Amino acid sequence: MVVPSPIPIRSKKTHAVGIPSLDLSFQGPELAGQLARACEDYGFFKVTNHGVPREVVSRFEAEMKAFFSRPAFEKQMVGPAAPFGYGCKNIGPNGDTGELEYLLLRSDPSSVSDTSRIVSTDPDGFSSAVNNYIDEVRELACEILDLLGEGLPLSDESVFSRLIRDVQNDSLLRINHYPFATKPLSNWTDPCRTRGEGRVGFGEHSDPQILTVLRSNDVEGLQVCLRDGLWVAVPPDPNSFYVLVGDALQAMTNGRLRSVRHRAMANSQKPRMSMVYFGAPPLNSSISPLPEMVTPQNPPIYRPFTWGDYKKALYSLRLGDCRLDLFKIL
Ligand code: GA4
Repeated sequence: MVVPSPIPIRSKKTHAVGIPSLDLSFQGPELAGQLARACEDYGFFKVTNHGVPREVVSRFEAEMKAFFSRPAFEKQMVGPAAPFGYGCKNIGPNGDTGELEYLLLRSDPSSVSDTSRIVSTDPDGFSSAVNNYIDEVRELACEILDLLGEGLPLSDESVFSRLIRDVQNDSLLRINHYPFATKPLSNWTDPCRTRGEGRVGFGEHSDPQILTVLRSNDVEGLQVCLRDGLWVAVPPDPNSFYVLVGDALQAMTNGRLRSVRHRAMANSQKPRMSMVYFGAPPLNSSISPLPEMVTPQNPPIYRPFTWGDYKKALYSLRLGDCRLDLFKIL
């Protein structure tokens, strides 16, 4: 079942703004429609009762906590994030920075195994913790994408999930670790810190892929930009996942779904850790508006491109750029 009205996520000092929350254990006929509406209206929602086993999440989180608590020189042995590896403060190749350190990995088992040999004294334990987590969140992403196919509705409901199930998929896993802030919270005037005060952990951007599945520890920091331009703080919920529509899904739905702009602040007095799975298609997949999303009233907004073309474009731009605009039909 879906919580019908948005959940209030702001403190009493600000007006209540909500984000949809979907309970995946209530698999009724309405769920698919409500999920599609959440993707259209917000490009962002929370899922509860998602079926990802608690032990899989906690084992993965424990491995990541152990990794980030290692001395800097050991973490650097993974190699600089160019783009895959260990990164500290630098994001991407074009001068973006943030208050964080991170591990960015390809999601295939052989890449995970290569990393595990460098980062862990128990490589098999590390690999299995990471691979099990990836398997679970990929399944969750596919379940959500199939529901979306049903809710839009599309004649081929698995058109999206097939792309990230493909053996050649280009999906990624990113673990972000935001240090705690030494300044007391009272130094900031806005209780939800939605007006940009404080330290930016990861600057404003949309995710390029099809779908993002994010989980964090119980530390705040994530903010999303709603359709009306209002930034809202997303309360952390370690038992749930947050789902974000990516640029590729925006293109395939001809703009009916919108990739959501979001950012992470690093203002908390506890370190925040987020684990982010980005479901992406194979590099040679063609991304173009699905015929069912195109009508005489809604002609195609984007020209077809391959996922590989899109990746080239995004690595040539800055984090906050609206890279999908490059593929717009003028
Ligand atoms: C944003 C979403 C994902 O974290 C990411 C990021 C990537 C990177 O860190 O290498 C990028 C960024 C992200 C988009 C623009 C480029 C590439 C940093 C950057 C400045 C892994 C992704 O796929 O795109």
